Amino acid sequence: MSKQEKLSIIEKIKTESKGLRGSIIESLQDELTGAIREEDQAVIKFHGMYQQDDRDRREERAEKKLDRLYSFMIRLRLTGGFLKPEQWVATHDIAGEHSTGVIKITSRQTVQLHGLIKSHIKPTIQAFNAAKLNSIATCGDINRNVLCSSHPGESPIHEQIFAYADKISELLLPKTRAYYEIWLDEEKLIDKKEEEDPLYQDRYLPRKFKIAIAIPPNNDVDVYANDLGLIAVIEDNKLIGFNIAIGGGLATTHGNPETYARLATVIGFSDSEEKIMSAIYEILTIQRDYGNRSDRKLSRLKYTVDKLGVPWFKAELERRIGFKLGKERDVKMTQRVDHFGWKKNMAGKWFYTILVENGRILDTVDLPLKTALLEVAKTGKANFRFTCSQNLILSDIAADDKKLIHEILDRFGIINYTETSSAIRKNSMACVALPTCPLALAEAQRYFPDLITKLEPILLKHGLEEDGIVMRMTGCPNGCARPYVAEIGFVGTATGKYNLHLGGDRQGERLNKIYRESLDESQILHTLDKLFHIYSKEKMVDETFGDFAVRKEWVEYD
Ligand code: SRM
Ligand code: SF4
Repeated sequence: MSKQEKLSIIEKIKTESKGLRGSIIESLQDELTGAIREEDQAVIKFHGMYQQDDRDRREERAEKKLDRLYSFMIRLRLTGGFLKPEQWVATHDIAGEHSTGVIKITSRQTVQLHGLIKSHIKPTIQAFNAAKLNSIATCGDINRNVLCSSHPGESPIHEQIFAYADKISELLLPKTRAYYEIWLDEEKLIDKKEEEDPLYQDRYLPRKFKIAIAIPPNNDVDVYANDLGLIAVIEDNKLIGFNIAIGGGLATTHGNPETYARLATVIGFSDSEEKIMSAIYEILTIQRDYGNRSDRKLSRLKYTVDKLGVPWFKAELERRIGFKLGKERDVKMTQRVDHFGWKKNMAGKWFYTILVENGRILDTVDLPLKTALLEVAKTGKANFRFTCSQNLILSDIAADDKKLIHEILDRFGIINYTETSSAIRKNSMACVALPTCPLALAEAQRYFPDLITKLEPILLKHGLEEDGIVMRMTGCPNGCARPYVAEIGFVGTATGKYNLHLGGDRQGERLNKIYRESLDESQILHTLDKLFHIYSKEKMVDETFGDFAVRKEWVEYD
């Protein structure tokens, strides 16, 4: 960064935060407001929380001259999206006691609770800690939750690959003890040297950093949407190493042509664990040293890579790690799916993947999902694994216990719901958006299920009801449900209006493009009706909707 460029305000907050302590303790003690101090709102993200307010109630409260209805969202660090049954029970109880009660599975394989009032944050974190769970560094300018292909039945060496996610997560944790001091009342460090952080120093990264590990041929983690993607190379059921991809990231900003979505570029291959860890670490140090710290819209690794060039980046990486990366190996992604229903892995363990629409776990009159999952968890006979499409796998179930778990799921209607939901509903995903997300321009998870209900008969009319077209919706262009790698993406522009994107492929290796701007619901339904009609008449055998849209040049590619 040139000396003239002014550092963003967040840079100052980070370096002056005394190891991410800020004045959080004082903010928590202030009983006059439900909010925390402005600087602390940036610091608290590194502890896994966001300050939010109920946007549905802003107007009413403003009329009454009341402060906004502040609350906090907390996100857990769950590498590879794994929870033991007793941890699910704890999460269920904590959600009921301290939050809205809804447990939200995110598009990055973890869970969030919303609606915590300030005085409940500390008890929440302490309760999570008692269950051996934490929220360290799940937000903020730092490495986030590390993703790993969800389904243990996918590969006989899933556990071996999964262990990498854990090691990466550990390697890239911040060294500060602030979390333990503030939330868990651990003693203050006297010798500050103990928390010196050679990786993050006192400035942390210029921006958030995301890592995912994919196990081909299933790109269920959307590996190319990450700052750093590892693609497992498996030969004869042995892990040979990983292809390394850098510079993926999806967010754009309406009206800012300098921002763009980018898929990660594969820069080579590495085999031994030591080499891979070293490469990962140094990719972060390059981003730390060269990332843009003045304009946060342009500070993700994708912009650093494009600014300096892939060859420069690779050469600098090889200089820092002290060895050359190997030539990337041939790997093929052919799908991006959650395997719904019962599946068995090679060790004879059973898994049931449940459709959780937009990741929202709650009880409704028709579907008491939360109650059902509590009953499953209380048997102690199934682990919980979250997928990157916001679904849930009840996993590692012994053959003798399968009947019991099936009976519970069946009794609460979960089996019927999962099995009878349409192919598009199963392949869809929406972000949180309103009412909690401060950046939302339009609805997403509260609206998308209804739009799908309206699209289902249209697909049926065209004989496409079995076609699992990947559709995703977000309430703004930040792209939290990864709409830019969907075959059909809806990106909110204003209340009730969405840009319609077409042309992504089914396995997440091609970005889509804007086809029409700011459509309302009737325009969306009308447009897709026309397009589905043409697709049903003219598609080739096995041609997906995304590929068809490209062949028909509905959207332009260079
Ligand atoms: Fe996201 C910000 C929710 C995955 C790109 N995202 C937010 C915030 C925290 C809004 C804010 O800054 O105040 C949203 C909180 C809403 C709420 O009320 O809970 C939010 N993002 C989510 C989640 C919960 C969406 C979901 O429904 O599942 C996902 C949580 C993942 C996790 O567990 O860590 C989520 N966010 C993503 C993804 C998808 C991914 O990573 O695979 C992306 C696009 C990929 C990428 O990073 O490029 C994404 N979120 C963003 C961005 C744009 C970042 C950028 O490069 O500019 C923001 C805004 C920001 O950081 O300034 C953002
Ligand atoms: Fe909020 Fe936008 Fe992310 Fe949706 S995509 S959760 S509206 S930031």
